[in-house]
Amino acid sequence: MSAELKNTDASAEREMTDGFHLIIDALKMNGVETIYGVPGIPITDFGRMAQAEGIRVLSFRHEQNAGYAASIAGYLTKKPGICLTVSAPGFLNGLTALAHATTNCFPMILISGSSEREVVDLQQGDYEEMDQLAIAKPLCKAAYRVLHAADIGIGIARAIRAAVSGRPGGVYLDLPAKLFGQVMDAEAGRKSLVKVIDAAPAQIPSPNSIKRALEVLRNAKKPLIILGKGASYAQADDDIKALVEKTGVPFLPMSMGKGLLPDTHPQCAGAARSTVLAQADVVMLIGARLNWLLSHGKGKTWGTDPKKFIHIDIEPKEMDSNVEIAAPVVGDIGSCVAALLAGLGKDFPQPPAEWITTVTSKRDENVAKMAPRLMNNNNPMDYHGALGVLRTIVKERPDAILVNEGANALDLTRGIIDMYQPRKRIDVGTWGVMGIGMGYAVGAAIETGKPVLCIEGDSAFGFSGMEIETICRYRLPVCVVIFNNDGIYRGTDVNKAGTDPATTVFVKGARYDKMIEAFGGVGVNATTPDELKRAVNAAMDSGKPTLINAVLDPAAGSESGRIGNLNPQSALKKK
Ligand code: ADP
Ligand code: TZD
Ligand code: MG
Repeated sequence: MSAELKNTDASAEREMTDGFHLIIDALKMNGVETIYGVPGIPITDFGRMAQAEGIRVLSFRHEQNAGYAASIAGYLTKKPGICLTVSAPGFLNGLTALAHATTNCFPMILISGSSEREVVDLQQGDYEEMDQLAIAKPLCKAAYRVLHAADIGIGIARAIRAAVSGRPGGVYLDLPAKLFGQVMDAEAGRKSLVKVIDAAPAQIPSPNSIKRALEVLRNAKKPLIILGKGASYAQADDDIKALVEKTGVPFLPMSMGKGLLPDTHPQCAGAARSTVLAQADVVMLIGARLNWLLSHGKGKTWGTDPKKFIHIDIEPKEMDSNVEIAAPVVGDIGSCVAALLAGLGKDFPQPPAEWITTVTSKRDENVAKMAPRLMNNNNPMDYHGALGVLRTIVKERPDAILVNEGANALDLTRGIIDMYQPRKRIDVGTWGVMGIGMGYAVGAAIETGKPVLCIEGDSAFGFSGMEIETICRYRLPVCVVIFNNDGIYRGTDVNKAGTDPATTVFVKGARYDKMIEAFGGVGVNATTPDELKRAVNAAMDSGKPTLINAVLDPAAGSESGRIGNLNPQSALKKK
């Protein structure tokens, strides 16, 4: 231990500080207002003290949900969301969310307490022993450990900068138990803190890359713009709208890109997805990767006509990841879009009228085909009847946040519910992960102060369902609608070989609405679209935590929703 850290008689007379307070001061200095976590050894007192010092500390029932809340806080605010856990099992529970944040390019910091280094490294069996730093490393953007109180300032600064700069992602910060109690001179402590200046510096694209991109776009006969969640994250909403409108190019929003421009915008090609992907000759990707969600930019979905891609992304390695990129534009989306706008000039050609007509007539045809199905008042409900009323509710309350997960409950909601404002739709993201629901709901309610509507498959809800207690405890304006079709994809599977239920079905006729009543929330069982509409409107008006069990026909869904084709098939004939 250095002389500085010794609690000598002389130092006792001086003003002292400790690890607990240095961490709190460092977080506050850098604008951290909220921590999402679960208490326990060695971080219980830290949580108490942080709360006493004015940081909002929200306690969850499981770290994974706290982690998802932190990850979505990062997405919504462009500041790293903070998740706090105990060692080993708590850390591992939070790690899924950290990996999720990294995969989805959301800035987040997982701070976990850890056990005694000396004991852990000799593998002598400490309480909750685990080499957490080594385990976290491959699953996040950066991982750090702080051993000395004097390094807390620098450690937290590094974590913040790593999370938000360049391509945003998850960062792990390991804080051994001993660190919290270390004391040092208060003045030296204050001096050791680091305020992160310009945490995510603008990354200006090269002028040549902008020229090249505009040249490719100018010569397009059938151009298309794809807006991904990177575009939503960038908060360059006005410039993105101006770019789309000035070029007149049809746009296709990815799931969480919905609402950057309203889905009802005349240039929106959302309802003509297959047509535009197959037929476009130039595709400008703004903050969207050519991963599985876009069929890797090739194959049947993309048709036979040659394509040229313009790709705007902050991560240079993303270029040519799946197909050749004719015009890579590397930089932050705000700077890239501003440069493109500046380069458009006055006479930038509008897309040929023939292309616009192809897109709009296909879109209008598909919208018209869907319309009558959305108006059915069937009992038991199907997805379309239920979503028809929810679609109107979202239209009437465009500033509410929509959380969405499930299979059919996800795919059909995404297709049917129009979004009107940026960053209002948050969902399963790049991994298609179940379990984000209640964590996202808490994070979104806390960070935005807006009402939250969750549309959840009954299976999806189960992954984070216990957090309805958290929602009730903090009295958050969250309305959870469970599309209850008795199971995963459908509630109709039968196990022909034995007495156990089939693997995809749950208790028939389950009453999820009763769960929230245990915590003082409002529970409603809705069996028709009319009942559903009334219950959701009442919840959104009152702001009271509400859980609606929407009884759906168990036969209503299809296997894996829209991605059944990804299920492996054996080359052998079925036995
Ligand atoms: P989607 O799933 O909506 O298609 P992805 O998650 O695949 O979107 O892609 C988001 C992309 O946005 C990532 O490649 C990421 O590097 C990029 N990105 C995130 N923030 C920014 C930003 N501020 N500027 C530029 N690119 C960004
Ligand atoms: N586990 C995790 C963490 N993520 C997953 N995506 C899955 C399992 C597999 N899975 C899906 O991809 S969707 C889904 C599971 C279990 C649930 C679908 O059932 P649901 O929705 O009730 O939520 P529908 O409306 O019945 O299709
Ligand atoms: Mg289901």
